[in-house]
Amino acid sequence: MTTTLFISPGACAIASHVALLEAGAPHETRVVDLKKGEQRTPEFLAVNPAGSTPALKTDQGVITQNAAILGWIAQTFRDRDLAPVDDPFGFARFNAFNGWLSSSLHPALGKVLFSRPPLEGDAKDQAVELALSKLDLAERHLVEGPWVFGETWTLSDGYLMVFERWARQAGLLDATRFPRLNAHLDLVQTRDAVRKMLEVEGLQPV
Ligand SMILES: N[C@@H](CCC(=O)N[C@@H](CS)C(=O)NCC(=O)O)C(=O)O
Repeated sequence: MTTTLFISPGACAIASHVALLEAGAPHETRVVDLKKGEQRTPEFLAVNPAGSTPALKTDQGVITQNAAILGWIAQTFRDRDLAPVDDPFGFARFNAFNGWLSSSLHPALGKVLFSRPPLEGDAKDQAVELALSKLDLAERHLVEGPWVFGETWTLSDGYLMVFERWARQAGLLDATRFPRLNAHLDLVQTRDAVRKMLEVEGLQPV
């Protein structure tokens, strides 16, 4: 089975891209250039009517949402130990963390970084404050270290990396305030699958 992953280099689809590489899953990638508005072309809307990446085309149909794609990859390539798929409690925690990234951290950071027109003044300060409070939560409560779930790497680590990269690029990942997240990002970027993803998407470690 070969899958096709629709990506936008550097955007949140890097989580699903890393997951396919970690799984050793046969796949190809197709670039949807968000800056050019390619997410709104009829061709892409036929793949994902919501007009967002990632979207993963499988033999059974299209899966959208990083959290769902990661769960599918972990369950499909079980022998690769990508998540605790045989432990209902552990798998629930994996899904809870990914759901938090998707519904809480992503929108908060996205508002700071991608609002058009860019936020200014009080609106910007408030958005930055909210994003930092989400990163505080991850630093103090959600990320055990060195990986999200302690000693065992899971696909959640590649998903968290998306937002750590964005935060560091925006100068928001202060080393004193976020030592655990900084160490996590540095560690994730040493993984072969992450290096490969960066190469394929034309990106650099941050
Ligand atoms: N929760 C979704 C978020 C998907 C999403 O917002 N993707 C962005 C890129 S990070 C996108 O494609 N945006 C389209 C646009 O800006 O029009 C997921 O994790 O898959």
